[in-house]
Amino acid sequence: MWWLLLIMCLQLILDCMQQALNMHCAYDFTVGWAGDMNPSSRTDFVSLTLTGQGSGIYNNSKQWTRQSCWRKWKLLSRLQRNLILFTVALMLVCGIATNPSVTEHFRGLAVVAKEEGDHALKPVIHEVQPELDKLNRPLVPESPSEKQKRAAHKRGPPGLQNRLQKKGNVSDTQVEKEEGEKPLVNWRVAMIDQATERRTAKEAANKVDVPEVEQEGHSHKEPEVDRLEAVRDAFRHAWKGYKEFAWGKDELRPMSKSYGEWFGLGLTLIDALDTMWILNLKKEFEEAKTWVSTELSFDKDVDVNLFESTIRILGGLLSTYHLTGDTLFLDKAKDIGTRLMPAFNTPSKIPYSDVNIGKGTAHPPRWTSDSTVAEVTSIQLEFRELSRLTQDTRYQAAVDEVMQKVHKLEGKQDGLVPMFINTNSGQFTHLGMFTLGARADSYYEYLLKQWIQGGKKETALLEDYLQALEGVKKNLLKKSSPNRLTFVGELSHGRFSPKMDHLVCFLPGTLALGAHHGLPAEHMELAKQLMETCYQMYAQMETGLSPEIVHFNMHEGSIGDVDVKLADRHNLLRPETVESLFYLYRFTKDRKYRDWGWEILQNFNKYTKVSTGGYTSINNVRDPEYPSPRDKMESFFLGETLKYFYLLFSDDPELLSLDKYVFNTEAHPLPIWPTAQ
Ligand code: DMJ
Repeated sequence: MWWLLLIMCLQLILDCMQQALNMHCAYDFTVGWAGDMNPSSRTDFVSLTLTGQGSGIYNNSKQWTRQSCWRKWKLLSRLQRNLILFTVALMLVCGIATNPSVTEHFRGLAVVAKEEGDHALKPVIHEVQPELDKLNRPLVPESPSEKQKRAAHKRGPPGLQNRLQKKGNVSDTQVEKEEGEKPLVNWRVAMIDQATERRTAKEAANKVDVPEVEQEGHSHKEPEVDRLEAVRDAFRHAWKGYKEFAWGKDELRPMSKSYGEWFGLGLTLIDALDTMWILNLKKEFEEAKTWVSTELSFDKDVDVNLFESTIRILGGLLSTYHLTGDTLFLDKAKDIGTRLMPAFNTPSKIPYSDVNIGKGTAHPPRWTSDSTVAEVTSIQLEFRELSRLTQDTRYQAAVDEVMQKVHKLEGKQDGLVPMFINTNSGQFTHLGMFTLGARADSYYEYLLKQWIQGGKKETALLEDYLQALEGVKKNLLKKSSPNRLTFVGELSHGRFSPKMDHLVCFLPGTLALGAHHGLPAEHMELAKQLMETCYQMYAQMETGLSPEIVHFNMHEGSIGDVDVKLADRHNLLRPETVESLFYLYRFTKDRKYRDWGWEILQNFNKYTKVSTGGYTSINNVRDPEYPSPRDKMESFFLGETLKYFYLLFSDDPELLSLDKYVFNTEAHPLPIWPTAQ
């Protein structure tokens, strides 16, 4: 098309020139394609011969040429001159336009303009996709360079892409760096959306006193978010999954829509009984009760862990009996309590960790004859209560003996106990290691709670508790940098480690409970400080959920207070922080504790809720894009976590008054014994 136009223009110019030059110029113009005439000599050319003024004499003088051309130009009409100028300009433009590099440049600009116009949603270059197999993998493996090319085309902020590639293999510093990088333009909207979402969540969390909102000329107060109903919803959702995929089994596996067995005793169902009663979920409670009365049997050849089955099953049945008055639960409690008693048949009377409740035999774990200190000293509330209810003293006698022995043992440091005790010798083992986390935690909790349960008469328990707190202050309590958060670390053969388990977050609640029951006011001050720390363990994580273990920074100039190792980034839906928030709110009425709890509940909903029912533990609280579900809903999520949320948000101080009830370490409320006893 362009070429046709060009030829026409040239023709026109030549016509004009012929006219203009007339006698002055002669031309021989041949459009050569002589093929027809002479097949042997094909000539694809245009020849233009301009000769001198009829004389045939060639004058090579430049000046002559310039002058004569100028004269000739002047002789042309205006129309002719304009036509020539137009044609030259046109040829210039055509020449530029057909240059390949220039074409590419302009095409690129056009693409960018189009992308921006479409919000960059449509890819411009359609790649040829490799054929995929059934698992969506390319049938032909891609070369590294192809992979690189595809990665370059992959949409998403650089940080996200890198995180996905390096998942499970990044340090905190790397994550922070990536987060500092500039996101690609087309992701900005999504990122802002997330930020707005987070802000909205924060606003919702503070929605207790909602400002008046003007709408279409009407002023109205937005309804307060019903936090109690939100907890009931969460419970119903968890229960839906359990009922559908794990009914009567120990634990729901919500991702695979299946279940896991530990003891084979309907652990989640029993752990959740009193929660349903407290949350007034009558229908759910009734169907669970029917299962207990018709299906639950402890006459089974199965090994159970003494501590876990005591706090979850015995504790759950006893508290449900107290709340409902239904003797079905007391009978079941007596049955399991009796079946657990063989655990105390040891040379030292320090119980074994495991019991076969069908055979009536007990044993320590396969690899040791040790038991865990927290386990043998956190079964007392339940067995003591069982004795009180049944008037059978054997239960209480067995657990009291354990406490008396531990009270006298060597190997403590300022009231702090080691983590293991030998069932043969009755002595502590692995001396020199002290923690308020795993394997020792509830020893301290039960010292105080037994003292409260028994009417504050058993002074040895109180002494051990007070002494242990001094030991904590002296050996384990430190401040982090830069924000001076108070935390409880660990001691290993005189060496301090700034490591703190999430489990330690029971401590603010226990300290507050002690202060409420008349112990020094400074316990409450420490409780408040530790409560702030436990909240920060959630707030400083990208998901707003705490990891299992944190390490606090103590060096001046640290950037953040909390560091989390790769192996410690999981969250098991544990209750300790929510538990402590409940105590702190009950005793101080400071609404910030409720707001913190509300934030945590929302983050559980955001990152652990499984759409088909249930909640799941997660592997990585630092990755909100992919927290990596573990496919397990622990029974304590229903037994403890959701119950403490509900009690935290309830305005009724008489709902399980802390002057009448003491909660076991699995959140099952047991009555404080009347003083007459
Ligand atoms: C529960 O079984 C109990 O709270 C126990 O004391 C510690 N571990 C879990 C919850 O985290």
